[in-house]
Amino acid sequence: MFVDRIQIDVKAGNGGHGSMAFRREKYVPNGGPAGGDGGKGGDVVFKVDSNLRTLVDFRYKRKHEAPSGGNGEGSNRSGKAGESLIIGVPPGTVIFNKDTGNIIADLTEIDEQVIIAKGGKGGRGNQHFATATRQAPHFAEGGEKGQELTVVLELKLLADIGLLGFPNVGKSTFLSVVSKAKPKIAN
Ligand SMILES: Nc1nc2c(ncn2[C@@H]2O[C@H](COP(=O)(O)OP(=O)(O)OP(=O)(O)O)[C@@H](O)[C@H]2O)c(=O)[nH]1
Ligand SMILES: [Mg+2]
Repeated sequence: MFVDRIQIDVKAGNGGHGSMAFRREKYVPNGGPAGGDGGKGGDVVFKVDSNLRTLVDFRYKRKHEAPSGGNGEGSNRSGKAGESLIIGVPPGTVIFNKDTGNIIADLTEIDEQVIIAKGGKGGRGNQHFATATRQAPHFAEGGEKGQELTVVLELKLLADIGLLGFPNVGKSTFLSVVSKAKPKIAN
């Protein structure tokens, strides 16, 4: 089977939430804010894989989601960043934004890659919001949502012209004369 055009949904990871926490140590009364930052959400990346020739794998998996970043924690610990989701596509894949119809990327070179959906930024922990007059901020920033979009993948390797004809009428002979192709000609 040869699939040349397919529509999929991608979603980048959300950023982790910033933490609202305070230092809690025995001999440090009224310890200051110590909420760590949320980690960045993972990006969705398309990368050319020279082993692929068709878009057939996408028929069975229509939604691709990168992991979210971890939430910040106390003691100024930042959340873990979400890993990028790298999706392999065959060389010659053109990626369109389904809603606008615009071309997002035209992937031709081996190992060429492009970020299609950006992961959300992590929220800042309350340690960032302390000021002289507000020494104990009881809030932290939420993580940003990851980008979400529907894309259409089109494989350009598909021929621009087709030769249609009954068996044995001379299609291969014609092709061999008008192009450099060397198809099998046989009765
Ligand atoms: N007499 C005659 N024979 C031809 C002509 N064109 C091709 N042939 C012969 O017809 C046979 C089939 O030609 P192909 O080009 O392989 O035909 P095809 O349409 O590709 O056939 P399939 O791929 O099997 O569908 C070969 O033996 C050719 O030499 C023609 O214009 N005149
Ligand atoms: Mg033929």
